[in-house]
Amino acid sequence: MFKGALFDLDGVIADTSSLHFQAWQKLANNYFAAELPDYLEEQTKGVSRGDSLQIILDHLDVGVSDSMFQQLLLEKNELYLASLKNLSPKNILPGISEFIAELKENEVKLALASASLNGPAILDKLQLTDTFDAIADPSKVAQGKPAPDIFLAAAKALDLEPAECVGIEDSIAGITAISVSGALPIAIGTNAEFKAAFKTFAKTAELNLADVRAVYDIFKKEHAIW
Ligand code: B16
Ligand code: MG
Repeated sequence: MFKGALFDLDGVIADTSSLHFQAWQKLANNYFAAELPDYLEEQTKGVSRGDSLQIILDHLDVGVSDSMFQQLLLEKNELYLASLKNLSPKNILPGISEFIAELKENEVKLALASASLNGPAILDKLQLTDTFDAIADPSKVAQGKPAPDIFLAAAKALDLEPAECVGIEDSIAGITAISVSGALPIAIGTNAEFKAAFKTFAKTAELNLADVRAVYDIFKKEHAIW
């Protein structure tokens, strides 16, 4: 049995993922009179605020000064926070509360491994702060997803080896990060690009301990973890 579960936030615990892209859309519209193509949503999922802005500016083929870059980050966050005004436990994705309860019954430790600097505030609004044993701080890691740093920090905060943990993610960058960290990568969604995922559930509602436990047993044998 695995000992730790390292959770992504946006798109795994909460239905906040599309709100990030809606905020980027508004920003691109306000500042550059531009419409962002849908594929940029996938490319910015799980990616830090700054790296996401760079991806968007590269797409628009515009360069901005450092102070303008900071201004754009600030405004994107204001737009995003405005969309979270009514966030409540109702925004927890289907099946997540039940899955967390199963993990707790089996004494699995929980850590948050989100790229979001808003993670602690969002967990509070979802009334999940006390449910988590640790929250890895994305401002303290050297590199964002797809680098493994936030998952390594989350496992360390639980005092566990990454190989003793499963990681749950809805983004390609995040699945790569889990895979490189040495934890078992579990993807949520239907993206055909989830190549590094060890197991994919189409929706959070399908997550369940029996299946995750079964794939962890296979993962353990393949990786010779005893
Ligand atoms: P913030 P996750 C990620 O959260 C989002 O998927 C991504 O769209 C966002 O840019 C990033 O957090 C940073 O968020 O601007 O709130 O600091 O999926 O890793 O939980
Ligand atoms: Mg996510």
